[in-house]
Amino acid sequence: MKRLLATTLVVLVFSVPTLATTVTYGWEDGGTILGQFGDLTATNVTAPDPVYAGEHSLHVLDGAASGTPQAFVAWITGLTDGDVIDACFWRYDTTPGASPSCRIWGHYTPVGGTIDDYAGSAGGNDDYGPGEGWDEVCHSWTFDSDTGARDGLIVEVRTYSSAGDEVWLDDLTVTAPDGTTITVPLVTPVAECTWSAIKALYASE
Ligand SMILES: [Ca+2]
Ligand SMILES: [Ca+2]
Repeated sequence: MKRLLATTLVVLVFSVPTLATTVTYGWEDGGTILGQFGDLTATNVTAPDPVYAGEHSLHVLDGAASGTPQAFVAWITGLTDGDVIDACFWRYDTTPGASPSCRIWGHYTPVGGTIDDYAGSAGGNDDYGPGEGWDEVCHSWTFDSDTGARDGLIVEVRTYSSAGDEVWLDDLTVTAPDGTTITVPLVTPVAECTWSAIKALYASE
């Protein structure tokens, strides 16, 4: 049973219903990303890789000869017109004015859709960072439901621009209105189970 639980640890992604409006995630529990578009590899790493805080960060390796791969690091659902979503993360590269670099971007998901469904770009900004180590990049979106067709927004990390380019990420912060759900790549023993249920799993051995 312990082995089964360990496997579950790796696979499950936990949705955090937010009474508070801010969720933070620093990759400390071994998580990676929620999904992706294009060719990239995301890996949870520790020193000697660059780490901004704690002991873990996320390494993103661009595997695309052209185009811009996207790593999905947060998914906010239950959104309605005018909702404001703010997201920030720390990023690391050491190439000022040149690749590798990354930036923050977003896209919508449709009502009833999954994280793999695409309902249009939500835009981002042109801040590729100083490329002098760690810096924090942020963006704010005002939600547009497209007359009720979409209710979700995914926060992306876009890597630039060639295969082999690599960046590191840490300390993601997402803020959205009460009543929405913010999902980050948090790993948890049993999604939305109580502690008593988790204890029961061990007790059954
Ligand atoms: Ca960390
Ligand atoms: Ca750079």
